[in-house]
Amino acid sequence: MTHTPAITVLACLLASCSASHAPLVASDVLVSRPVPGTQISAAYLSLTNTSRQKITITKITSPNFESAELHESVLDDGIARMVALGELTIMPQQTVLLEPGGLHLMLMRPVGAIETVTLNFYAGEALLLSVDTVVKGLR
Ligand SMILES: [Cu+2]
Repeated sequence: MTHTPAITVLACLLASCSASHAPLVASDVLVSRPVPGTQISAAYLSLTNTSRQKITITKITSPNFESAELHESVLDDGIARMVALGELTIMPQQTVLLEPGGLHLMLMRPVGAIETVTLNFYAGEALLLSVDTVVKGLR
């Protein structure tokens, strides 16, 4: 059995936890300020599935942005572009990195002043994880 109380407690400190045994844990969360002249921010983080079942994230929302999409940067005939992913499956005990040049969250059209951002990860209608983080400049 791989249940680790310390990780669960940490997840609940970082997130406003609705479940006492969060199977999905976020770390190294970074949300950038909008690129100057745009209404687009990116979020990078690590997502770890601490459970023994696969987890499929089907929806990501933020009260601080009108839209949040899961994107993957790909090279298409040598041209970098982004593809929107409908869902993300994380296998048991696997960590998925969302990082520059790979998977990332694209946050569009901020609502009000963006200082602290909340990210909510859902499987269907079930809230898997809620993460609060302070926005950082990339410069
Ligand atoms: Cu993107």
